[in-house]
Amino acid sequence: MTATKLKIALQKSGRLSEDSLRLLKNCGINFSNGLGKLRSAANNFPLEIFFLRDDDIPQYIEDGVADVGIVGENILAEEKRRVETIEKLGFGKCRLALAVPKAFDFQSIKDFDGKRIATSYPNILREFFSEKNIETEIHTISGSVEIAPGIGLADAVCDLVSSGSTLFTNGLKEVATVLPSEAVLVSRPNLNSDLQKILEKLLFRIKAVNSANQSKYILLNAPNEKLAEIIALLPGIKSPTIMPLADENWSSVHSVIKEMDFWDVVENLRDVGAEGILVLSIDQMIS
Ligand code: PRT
Ligand code: ZN
Repeated sequence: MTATKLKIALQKSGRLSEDSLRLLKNCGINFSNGLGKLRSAANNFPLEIFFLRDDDIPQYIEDGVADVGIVGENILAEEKRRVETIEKLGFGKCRLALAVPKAFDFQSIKDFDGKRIATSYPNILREFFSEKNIETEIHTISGSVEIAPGIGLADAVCDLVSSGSTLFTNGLKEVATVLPSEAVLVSRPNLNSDLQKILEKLLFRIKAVNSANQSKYILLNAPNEKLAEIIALLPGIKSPTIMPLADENWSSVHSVIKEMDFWDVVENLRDVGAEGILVLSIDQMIS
């Protein structure tokens, strides 16, 4: 009998591919992903990997071809397949947004009443406007949505935006967010208990990798008379570790800080007298 494997669907090539592969590698899972490969099996974890177009992933999961997958929330909201979101992954961040030509004197969302809007996300957009009782004419196009106003096909667009440069170079301005999105791990509901166990093992590793990504390990030297002030600036997991230095007036302080607070914390530490500050990345963090 062959051992059960969890089948995971990843985007074959696109904006989510690299981060999805990196996440599995950081979870310590080894597999080969040669160019053009459609599937691969991990050699040290019960996982089989399918490489697919992102739009197809929810359906493959619903149909049972794959058990879990990594896909953008934008695709899930548009397709409404029977899949469950298990975990937000923190990459592939973007927003589905409405944009109009720069010259359009936009005042409020009501300005879209009676307008033609080009999008690849007709279902999300229809729902968005129907909740607001605004009538629009939605034109579904599958690519290069941003050129629609320029060629007279639409008055506005609703498309994914990350840096905003595509809108800018096409003479458009973003005026409203319809849906914020990021990559998520999704699963077919009611996996059997063997598959569920493998998913839990995978999820445990993903959470450890992601909380490590959001944290930094910080080491610094502090004059003892400033220790209380310095400790107050370092929340840490429980509390910072304090060790004496050869110079008895000084201590070494070790702690974990949130990546997003990193610059503020370092500046404040320097201001109160910390020296020799070292900041290190963390590979995994098990809470
Ligand atoms: O071939 P396949 O169907 O698998 O790929 P795809 O071409 O349909 O998708 P891909 O690789 O472009 O995007 C995969 C997923 O990445 C999306 O479903 C989103 O969840 C996420 N994502 C994050 C983005 C963006 N950021 C993004 N900026 N998807 C698309 N874009 C496009 C957007 O459509 C627009 O054309 O990038 C352009 C805007 O980018 P900025 O930086 O100029 O604002
Ligand atoms: Zn796609």
